[in-house]
Order: sequence, then structure tokens, then C-alpha cells
Amino acid sequence: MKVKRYIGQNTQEAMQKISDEMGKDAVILNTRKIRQKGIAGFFKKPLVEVVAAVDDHVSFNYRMLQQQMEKWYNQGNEFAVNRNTPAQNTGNASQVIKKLENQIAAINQLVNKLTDGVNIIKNTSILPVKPAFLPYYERLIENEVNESIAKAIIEEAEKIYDREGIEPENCLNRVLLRYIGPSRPLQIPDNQRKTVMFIGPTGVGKTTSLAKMAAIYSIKQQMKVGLITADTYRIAAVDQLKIYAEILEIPLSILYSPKEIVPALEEHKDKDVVFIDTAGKSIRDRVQEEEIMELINLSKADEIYLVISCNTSCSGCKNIIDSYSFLPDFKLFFTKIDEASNIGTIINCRYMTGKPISYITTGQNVPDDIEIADPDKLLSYMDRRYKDRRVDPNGPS
Ligand SMILES: Nc1nc2c(ncn2[C@@H]2O[C@H](COP(=O)(O)OP(=O)(O)O)[C@@H](O)[C@H]2O)c(=O)[nH]1
Ligand SMILES: [Mg+2]
Repeated sequence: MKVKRYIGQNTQEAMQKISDEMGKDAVILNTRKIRQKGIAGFFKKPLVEVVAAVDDHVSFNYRMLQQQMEKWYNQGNEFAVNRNTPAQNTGNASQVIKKLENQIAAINQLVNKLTDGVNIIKNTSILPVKPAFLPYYERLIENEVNESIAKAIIEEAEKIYDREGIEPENCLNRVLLRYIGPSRPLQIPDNQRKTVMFIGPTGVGKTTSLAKMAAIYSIKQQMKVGLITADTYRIAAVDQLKIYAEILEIPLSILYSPKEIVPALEEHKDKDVVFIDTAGKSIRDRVQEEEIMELINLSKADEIYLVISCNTSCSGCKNIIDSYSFLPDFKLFFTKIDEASNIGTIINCRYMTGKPISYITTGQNVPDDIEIADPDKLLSYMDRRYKDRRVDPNGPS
């Protein structure tokens, strides 16, 4: 490929130069107006600069073709024999050119195929996963699974695929089911009171979820339920739980300092289960952290639910998990799956913490909108949303 810059008083002049030097196969790459050098240049008409390129190989073939034809004429071959009948000459010459053009076109096609092949090989090397798993990787990304987590999941699926040769989708589902993991809902053995603490950022749905659980255990399971709230930072928060406690006719204790949890639990010693509500903690608030730890230690909480909304981005989840890394042990409790467009948050949090899932909440209704997290259901949920979006990208998801 030959690339050259031509300057003319106007475009026509520059084009003429290109045509004279490079021939009709030249390709124009760029055209622009340029000022002549020096102050005087400002007062003169701008020149036109044209950058053109020509494929040396193509010009060479044309020259070769011309030379070859000249040779045939001079050697007295069929062109030379018919030299006196120009119409026929033109016919034969054009047939030869046509034939050569066809051959060039065939070669071009072959070269294009080869180049495509090279591109595929190049692209494959930059693909995040093996081509057979690409749609499934994309499905995970669509579900807002974090990229590096999606890669780790696909890598495991690829290993199963290599080892067992089963369908890529089945390999992926097997890995995903393991990543979501079996759920660990609340178990309340006979004659043993359980204390369950709800911890997590403000507004994720701790109090609402606690009310749902309290209603299920008191009304549906006919158990003795007690409520304690340590969220006394806001009057509204206390009132919110008071209303639920009144409706459900469940006793509620309000703590104004962590130490008060000991007598409060003593008051609830006849209960089967006591649910403890806490205030949302701002990131890296040491005082709140110490208060939560004091509550956990003094109550000897049997279960701690770290409540995370399914609306949370992966970086948001990472912040939450980091900021609650002081917790001794916990289960994941996911809320607002009805508002989320995917289950990426669940997979990301499971991957980052390795902690089991307990429940998911599916709406604001107390007590109906809560379920024990079912891995198969979550998996199909992910798939359905993915397929729905693929069918109608603008439709509801
Ligand atoms: N859409 C939806 N909203 C919820 C869900 N759970 C709780 N909420 C709402 O989230 C808001 C905050 O809930 P709240 O329990 O006060 O959060 P807390 O600050 O963590 O105690 C309220 O408006 C709840 O009705 C859920 O599963 N889905
Ligand atoms: Mg609350």
C-alpha cells in the first residue's frame, strides 16, 4: 500500500495529480484545507491537501496485464492475427480481462476468508471465556453478576464440560446451584428459645422482614414470639415496630443501651423465638459497630441475618460486606427481589461471603411477601428474566 499527500490550489488540481501518479485505483483517505506558510499565508487562498493511497499490488497486476497483452500482440498470437479487426480484438481482450477479473475476485474472496479466520482466532484469544460458553457468560453479565465472578463461575462450568462432556447450560446450572447453595431457614427446636438478630444498612427492609417473620411464627406456627428493638436512633423506627407488635399482639421491648438486652431477654424467657431489630449502621462507624457487637455478645444471638437489598450493586454489596466484616457469623437475608431486575446481587454476595442464604422477600406485604430461598426457583427466575429481556428489550423485566 502506497500512501501519499498531494497539495493543489483546489481539489480538482490535487485530484488530477493523484490520478496522474497513482491511477484510477487510488483511494482518498483524507481531504483538508491548509494555510500557506508565513504571515502572507493568511491573506492567500488556502491550499487543498489530499491524502491518497493505492494498493501497489493491484496497480502491479494491472501493469502486468497491460504488458502481457502488449507481448501477445507483438508475438503474433490470436490478438495479433486479428489486429486488423478491432471489434473482435476488443471482444477477445475483454474476455481475457473478464476471466482475469473473475480469477482476481476468487482470490479476493479467498483472502477475505483467510482474514476472517485470522480475526476469529484473534478475537477468540481476547474472549473472556470459551466460545461455547459465551452466551452463558453474557447471561450472567445480563443478570449483573460481577465480571470476575462470572468468569470464575464459567471456568468451573468449563471444567465440568471438559470432564463430563454434558451440555454447557447444564454445566453452568450445576455450578450456579452450588454457588446459590442450599438455603438455611430458621430452625426452632422444641424447648429451646432462639434469638434472631436483623442487621444491615438503613432502609433495606430489616423491620418489615422481622415483622413478616414474627407474624408467620406467631400466627401460622402458633409459637410464642417476642420482639426487641435496639433501633432507638429514630422515633419513627420504634413506632413502626410498635404498630406491628400491637397488631400481632406480641410483646415488644425497647432498648436505649445495649446492656438493656440482658433484662429484656429475661422478660422473654418463656418465648420460642425472639426477634431483635437493630439500627442501620453507617459505613465504618466504630461506635455503632461496638454497640452491635455488644448486643450480639450479651444476647448470645443464635442467628444473625445480614439483610441486603437485591437492588444493591456489586460494589455496594462489597462495601456492605466489608463494613460488617466484624460480625462473627451470619446468614444472608435478601430483600426487595420484586424491585430487582436480576439475581446478580444474590450470586455476588454468596460468592464474596460464602455465607448461606436464609430468606428472600418479594414485596412490602406483611406477612405474605417472604419465602425461604429456593435455589432452583432462583435459578429459573434468573433464566426467565434473561429470556424475557431477550424477547422484548423494552418490555418490563
Ligand atoms: N418492594 C419491596 N419493598 C420492601 C421490601 N421489604 C421492605 N420494603 C420496604 O422498604 C422500606 C424500608 O423498610 P424498613 O423495614 O423500614 O427498612 P429498615 O430501615 O432496614 O428497617 C419500607 O418502605 C418497606 O415497605 C420488599 O421485599 N420489597
Ligand atoms: Mg428498621
